[in-house]
Amino acid sequence: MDTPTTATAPAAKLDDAAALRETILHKLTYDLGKSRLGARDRDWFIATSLAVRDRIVDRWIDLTRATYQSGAKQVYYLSLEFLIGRLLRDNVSNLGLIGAIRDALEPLGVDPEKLRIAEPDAALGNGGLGRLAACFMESMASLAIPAFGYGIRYDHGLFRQIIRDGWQHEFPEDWLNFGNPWEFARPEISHTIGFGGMVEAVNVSEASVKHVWKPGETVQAVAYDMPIVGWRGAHVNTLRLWSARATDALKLEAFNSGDHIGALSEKVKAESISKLLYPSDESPAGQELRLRQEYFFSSAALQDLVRRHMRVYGDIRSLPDRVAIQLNDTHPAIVVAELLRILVDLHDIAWDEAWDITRRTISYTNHTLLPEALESWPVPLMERLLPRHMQLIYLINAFHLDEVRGKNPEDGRLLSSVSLIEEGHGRRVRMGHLAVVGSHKVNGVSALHSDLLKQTIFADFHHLFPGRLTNKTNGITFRRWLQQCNPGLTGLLMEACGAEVLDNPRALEKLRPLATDAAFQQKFAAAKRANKQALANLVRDQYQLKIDPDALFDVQIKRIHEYKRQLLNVVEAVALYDEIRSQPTKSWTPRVKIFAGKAASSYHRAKLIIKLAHDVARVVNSDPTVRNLLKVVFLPNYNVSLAEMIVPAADLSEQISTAGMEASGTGNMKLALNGALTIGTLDGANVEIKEHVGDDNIFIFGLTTEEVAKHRAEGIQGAAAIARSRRLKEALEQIEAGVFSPDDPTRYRDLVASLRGSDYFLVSADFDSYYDAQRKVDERWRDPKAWWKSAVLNTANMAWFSSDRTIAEYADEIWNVPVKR
Ligand code: NBG
Repeated sequence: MDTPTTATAPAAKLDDAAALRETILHKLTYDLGKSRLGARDRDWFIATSLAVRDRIVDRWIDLTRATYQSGAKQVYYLSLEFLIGRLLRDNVSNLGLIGAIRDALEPLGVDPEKLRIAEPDAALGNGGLGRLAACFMESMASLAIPAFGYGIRYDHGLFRQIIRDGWQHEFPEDWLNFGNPWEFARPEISHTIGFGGMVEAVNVSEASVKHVWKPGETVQAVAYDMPIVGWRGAHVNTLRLWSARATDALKLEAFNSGDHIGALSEKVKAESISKLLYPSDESPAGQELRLRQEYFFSSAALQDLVRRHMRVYGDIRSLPDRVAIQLNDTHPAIVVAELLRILVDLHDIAWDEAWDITRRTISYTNHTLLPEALESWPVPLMERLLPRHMQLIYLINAFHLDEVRGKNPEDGRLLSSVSLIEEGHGRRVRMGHLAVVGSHKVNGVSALHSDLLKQTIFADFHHLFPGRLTNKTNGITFRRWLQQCNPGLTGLLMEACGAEVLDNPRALEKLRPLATDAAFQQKFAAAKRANKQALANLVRDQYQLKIDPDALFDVQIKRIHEYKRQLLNVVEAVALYDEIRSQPTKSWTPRVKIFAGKAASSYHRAKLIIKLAHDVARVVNSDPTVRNLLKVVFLPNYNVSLAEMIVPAADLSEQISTAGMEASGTGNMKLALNGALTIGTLDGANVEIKEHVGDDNIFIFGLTTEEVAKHRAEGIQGAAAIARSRRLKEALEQIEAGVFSPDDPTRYRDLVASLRGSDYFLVSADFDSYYDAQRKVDERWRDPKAWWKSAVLNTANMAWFSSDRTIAEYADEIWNVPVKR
């Protein structure tokens, strides 16, 4: 924990450090069974985490009890992903124990930084959606909003990316190998989750029939709890992750009769549910497993919260007054049918009332417009796996369509557009539609994205349910993404804006007048330089690559996807390489292009783009005529911890998605907050970042959303743009001819052909505009006064992007819960 800022690390009270030291040693001896001499960094990490955890538990228990006693409404955030990252520094910092821990460890000869990096990076998520859930958990605790996060305790999180010869390979990740000191196993908290079987209709009286689902198989969901501490220990919430256990772990009879493997088969099948984050959904078997995961955690969460509600309040009808359920994307959308089932089948609530309770309790966040990410499940699969839910979905749909028909008679198009069932090649249940119909509020994650939801995929719903669709622009927690990952800058900000800046991001605005102050600029630049040096050291030590901290660090860090257009960036590198070689004496801005990100294991085009980045890097980095004016590096295995190193060291933030395709982005916010200038399209939250930092402090290029749509509608081919651009033409010809892939000259032929053809992501169409914007970046960099002015103004104007602001909006406008501000 090299977090030496004065106020985040006040000199600890001696007795506090001594007490912590004693607890740490006690944990080391009695919980880990290790001696001081034999202890490794990992042991110290666990012992220290357990000691810190002790400081959390009392508050946690007290606050949880106080919530029930006060009758406060609880928020339940359901997410298939929580991309938590490491927690030690987060917890220590939020508890105000940085100084105490340092002083506790020093006499023991233990380096807090080594201990920090001994913690595995909990990667229970893929990217932005999962990281947002983690930021939201921290903000809810900081704003003292009583909340539970519910998700899955995957044995293996997102795969480890290894690059061999430029190609991505995936290896399982083992975050739980040495235990997780933050969690509490709760074997006594478990719920039975059913699958398959049949539904029996039982006549309870002349007039009414009761439906009883008799599942064909069951799995146990067992709880593991992690406390989530808010800033300054304000509040402690719970992240409850479910692990799957077989109901009948060992078939003794089979085992005794010699069928040792068969006796365990049920256990293996049951436990596969929480084995892995996002198993491939390409094969039918994989697809079913994914649906099982979704229902597994949704049902466990609902059973858990309903049981708690009944224990405390004893009346299921008051659920919407005491509980707000937020669906993070459609993964938990089956909650709509599950809650209805609980109300109607288990609590005998009449349909209309049950439906009203359901809708008033649930709300849903949409995170993408990409058609391939909008979930739908084949009706036969749903019928087989969740027969009662399928019946309820048919009923919901029937009432819903009746209502639509009543208001819009004879509008066949409308009916098929808003139906929960997609007809066509094989009938499917549309999970986004189910979530919209079953929620009182539906939000997008940036102003542009929410507008597009209203205009495109949910346009008919917007018309049918005015006011239901709304916007909540994403945010990030400044504790992790400024204070903890960038202590150098934080120290400077405290000097300039006062310690208040740690509690109130609006205090950053005090920087505005300092943006042109030469002395302040120098300090700001020095803080950035130190972070760049630290990153350069890491790159040197871990990847044996030399990068110059005085060059402009140009970073694109995110999942690899065609719509995010890493390809545009790589092609620009090739064009720049050509220009540097053809005009070697021109005063070029030295630049290091840094890429990091994982490609989905089945996404071949994305993996090819990673390979291209490596091929280009090899040629450019070893060409003496380039004289280090351009370097291309790809850092493997991007995760939260690597982001915490890159974000503070970045000068330029690449946010270059095809307009209309990135729902929001949150990396864009982290980088701008840390003083990087953005080069980006008018997409996602870039639009709002531009409004906040000012047009002069961001480099916007490329087609707008409307222009993209027009381009596609007119079927304009990439060849037209290529013909107009000498640079693009030459760069593509080299890539196509195998200049960067002499071992396999045709490797990129199809890739380049796609840019000449329909060029769906408009790489060719946006190239010139991007190239020009990059040269404006160069120019600004060569004028340090202008550069640092813009950099300071980025940091100064990002307060609004705090996830505390986002969460306060959810609390006020969606959940109806009070916020302590
Ligand atoms: C992602 C979007 C990002 C957005 C995050 C968080 C999915 C489905 N969506 O643009 O692509 O920032 O969600 O809202 O992962």
